[in-house]
Amino acid sequence: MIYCDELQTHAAAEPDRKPNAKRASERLDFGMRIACFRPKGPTLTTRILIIILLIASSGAPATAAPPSSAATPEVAPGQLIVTWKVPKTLRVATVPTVVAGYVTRPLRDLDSRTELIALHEKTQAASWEAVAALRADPRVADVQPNYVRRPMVRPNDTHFPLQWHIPRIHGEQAWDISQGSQIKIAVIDTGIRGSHPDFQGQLLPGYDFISNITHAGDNDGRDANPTDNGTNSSASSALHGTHVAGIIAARSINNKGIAGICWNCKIVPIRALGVDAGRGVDSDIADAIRWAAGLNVQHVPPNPNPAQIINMSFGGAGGSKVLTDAIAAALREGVIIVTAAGNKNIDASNIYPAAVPGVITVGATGYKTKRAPYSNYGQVIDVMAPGGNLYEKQDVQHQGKTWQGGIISTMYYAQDNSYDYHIYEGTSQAAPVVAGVIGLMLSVNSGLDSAAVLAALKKTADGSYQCAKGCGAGMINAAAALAEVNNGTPPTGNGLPYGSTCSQDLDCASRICRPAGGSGYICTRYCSSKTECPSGSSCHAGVCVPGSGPSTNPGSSGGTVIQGVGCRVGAEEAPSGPLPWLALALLALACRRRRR
Ligand SMILES: [Ca+2]
Ligand SMILES: [Ca+2]
Repeated sequence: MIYCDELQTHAAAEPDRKPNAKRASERLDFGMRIACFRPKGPTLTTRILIIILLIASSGAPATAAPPSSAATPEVAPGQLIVTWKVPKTLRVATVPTVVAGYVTRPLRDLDSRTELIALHEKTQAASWEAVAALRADPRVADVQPNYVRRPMVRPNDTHFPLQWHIPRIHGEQAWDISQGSQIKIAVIDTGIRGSHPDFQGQLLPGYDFISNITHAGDNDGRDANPTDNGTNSSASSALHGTHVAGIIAARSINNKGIAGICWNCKIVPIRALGVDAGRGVDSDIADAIRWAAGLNVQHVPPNPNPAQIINMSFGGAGGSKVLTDAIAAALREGVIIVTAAGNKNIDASNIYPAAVPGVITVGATGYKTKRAPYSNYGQVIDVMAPGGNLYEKQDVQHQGKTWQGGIISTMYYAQDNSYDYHIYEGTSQAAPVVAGVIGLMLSVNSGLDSAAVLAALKKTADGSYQCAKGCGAGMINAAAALAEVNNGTPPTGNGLPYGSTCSQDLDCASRICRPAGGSGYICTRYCSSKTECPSGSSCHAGVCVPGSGPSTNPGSSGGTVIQGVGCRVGAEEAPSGPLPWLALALLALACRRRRR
């Protein structure tokens, strides 16, 4: 059952060509270029063409037709389809017995003008070279390789038709390139209900970092059990982490529920936000970040599965040294960190961890609106991803009903101890969409670092989603991002030395571009003490900065961090105090009453 209601969509996927066919680097030569399979000798024209082709083939092979990217189509090796300008009954022309140096033979007629032919050499490279040669034949109206079509990966999960955010980011085409491979993604959140059927086989051991027993709601402090003890009421944890984790890696193709974006990735569930409306504090969150990255945390056993990606779908005003330092330490370990921009429709430059340098910050798009009305914006936004809008209705019916244009994911219902699915909206939902896509990107190219991943996401983003207030590079395109990094040559960057002015990590030889303390951004390097920095520099928040560094940490105010969003039916802004939380609780009850 899904509640929080209404409408739904999804266009059926059509078969598409399988991308990523590799062009053979060499053409095999079997020494039969003149010997012919055809009983009839070649015509005079053909003889001339043979000579021309043989001359041409004596040098470099014909120009390769297919692009050399992941979008390269797959073709049947050594097969061509030739369409003649004149019907068979009227023409004397035949396919030359040798094309581009390859012996040919006819297979069958497809219609009066079109025939399928085979090359003796059955390679994709030969197909493309022969196509290039025949395109120059004035008698030929059209020639193509025999393209291979495969069904696109389309999960059979029951509620997949409600997962409009997948096609919106071209997720099915991305799955045609990769469906993920064991990338470890830590979800630092309210914990998880790991017994959900769509989490079976998807989780690695996690940890509960909530020190305060009251906020933990589990009658104990820190321990190895990351189970969320909240309910799906917004006054509780709203089972926020369960929802977020499902977006990333819910089990797929199991005829059940939903499909996570990277269902072959693994979730490391880490609990740092409590049952009291998802409240968490920096002291717990910072330890959770370090543990996720495989760093030591006092009195906590080492994480046996350090994550390559961390998702943090929460935030609040007030930067802090402990949070910034923990993030810097995780970045230094090579972890890619994704954060939600926040849901207050304000500039995110003072929302943390969204504004911490080095993280990938995600704003939300609605179902129909480009920037969701609640989504934070501003210079710190890197990219946008679907977070949905509960005010908008999905266009296509599902199970005879209409559904809200939010993001559907895994949910637990404490009132009847059941596992189901629920539609939420928020940047909390947009960030895990990006985290899942990064999981796919790392699956096809494990050598990517955060700078390369972000550069690829930005380069391939749909710029029509950019906005005047700041929506980063626009909406991510999962398929294009995977294609961008799938050719083995991820962005190399500009290699600027320490101290150079920069605008992104990729600019720097160190791959670290950070605020220089009131004078823009510079290329810098990681440090743990001043002695590791160049003369005249100091070590601040894990990186070297000129001079003595900022006198205070950015927005150094306390440490309470409040997670974003829930089942918001009426509010334009996320809660910021007791009254909004109370309002949310009432809204949540309203949602429950509408449960179907
Ligand atoms: Ca506990
Ligand atoms: Ca499923």
